[in-house]
Amino acid sequence: MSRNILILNGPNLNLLGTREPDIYGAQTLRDVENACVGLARELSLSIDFRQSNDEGELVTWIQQARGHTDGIVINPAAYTHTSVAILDALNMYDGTVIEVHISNIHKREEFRHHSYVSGRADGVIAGCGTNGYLLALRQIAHRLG
Ligand code: DHK
Repeated sequence: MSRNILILNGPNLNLLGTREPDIYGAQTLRDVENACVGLARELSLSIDFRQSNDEGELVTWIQQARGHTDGIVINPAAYTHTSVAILDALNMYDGTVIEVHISNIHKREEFRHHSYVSGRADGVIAGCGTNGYLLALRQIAHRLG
């Protein structure tokens, strides 16, 4: 088994660290990537960590992951609450999907309570800060055995 994992980040997560740090914390996306790289090494996973502000680009990356990755960790950010296109792309993907939210979306505004992506996700992690990405990698490694 390849143990290749794609980690996808949606809009505005490129500004992590400076963006509403009271909600999203002080770590930058590069910090998160570095932490994921370190843990992936421990878990014998190979990761590809990406961010886009563009819904179509995220859809394309999910389509391209079919057949040669074992799992996707995705923080769709605002597209969580709006994107049928991302859900449709994930529905055509047959590996493990773990949805991550840095904040607890259920404790926030009503419009953040619904996630299209949860209709496909095998697991959902919310409110654990950026540690959620590491929990997601551990869960995928656990499922892969
Ligand atoms: C990130 C965002 O950008 C928001 O639009 C979501 C999510 C929550 C997060 O907690 O990581 O509502």
